[in-house]
Amino acid sequence: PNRIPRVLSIQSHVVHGYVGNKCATFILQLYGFEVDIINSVHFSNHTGYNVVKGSRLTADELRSIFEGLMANELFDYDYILTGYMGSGELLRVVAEYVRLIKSKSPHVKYLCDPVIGDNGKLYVDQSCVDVYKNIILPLADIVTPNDFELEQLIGRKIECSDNNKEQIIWQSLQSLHSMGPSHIIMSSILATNTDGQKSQLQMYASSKSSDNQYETFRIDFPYLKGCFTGTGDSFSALILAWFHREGNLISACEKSISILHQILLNTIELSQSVNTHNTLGNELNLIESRTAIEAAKILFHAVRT
Ligand code: PLP
Ligand code: PXL
Repeated sequence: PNRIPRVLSIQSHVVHGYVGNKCATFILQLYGFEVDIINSVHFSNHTGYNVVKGSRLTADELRSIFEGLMANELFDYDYILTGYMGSGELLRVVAEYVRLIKSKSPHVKYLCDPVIGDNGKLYVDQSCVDVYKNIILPLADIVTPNDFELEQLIGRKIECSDNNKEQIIWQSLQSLHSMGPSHIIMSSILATNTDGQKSQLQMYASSKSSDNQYETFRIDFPYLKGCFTGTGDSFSALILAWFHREGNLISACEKSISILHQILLNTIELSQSVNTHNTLGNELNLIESRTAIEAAKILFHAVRT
């Protein structure tokens, strides 16, 4: 019998709502993964609300958790997944133990969502960026930056016009490959159509094989109006699950993007009905989307480039 795949997930915990580990745990457990959970923060709710209360894990507390797991020989993982960490100090401890876990179990894959910011704004301190670049990326197998995070990691803007867009994006992904990761997924970049309307998002991904061949592709999918939180965190968990099941990045991306789209459609639909009490959060309706998550119907196909 196949052993149940085991994931160590280090991300945010929120008491109410869905970001970080609240997304990843549900999705991965639904797919039958065993998930060990370390919470980088323990907040009342995500930071989009008027008030946020709670606490952050310190580097010493994180080290202590890792020491306990190690002492009991519980580092029996197949995957490590990280999301929002918040400080460079915490990331350094993560790196130390990812290195240790990988040295004992070389098959372990590390999926790093380098949570830095979005739409031109940093939401972690600057020390995080340097630690991602110099210490985390060399250890990461799969990374899922958004366009802003990609710019921060490679240290230059992705400035492109319609006719050189693909070339500029591929050059950016190549720069990131040279910093460590074999698989890169830039989850979304907005494409404006001819009349200047926001209507389309594009995902760009690049995979480097062991014989240094690159496979690059793009998926176009519709932009949905609204302000969502937890999409990136759900996306990275979906990618991990489908990369494990399918063994290749293309179908993992097709399934993950398609599922996320259905989660957002469900979220929009349910927020318009009367039985919702969260007017502020616009929380993802993950539980109500469980059949779509399990069915994993592909709606958007990759185009090789
Ligand atoms: N996939 C879909 C279907 C989306 O609608 C979005 C964002 O709206 C994303 C991916 C990207 O999420 P993030 O930028 O948080 O990684
Ligand atoms: O989805 C990213 C995220 C992670 N962790 C916390 C957040 C958010 C987004 O708002 O507030 C605590």
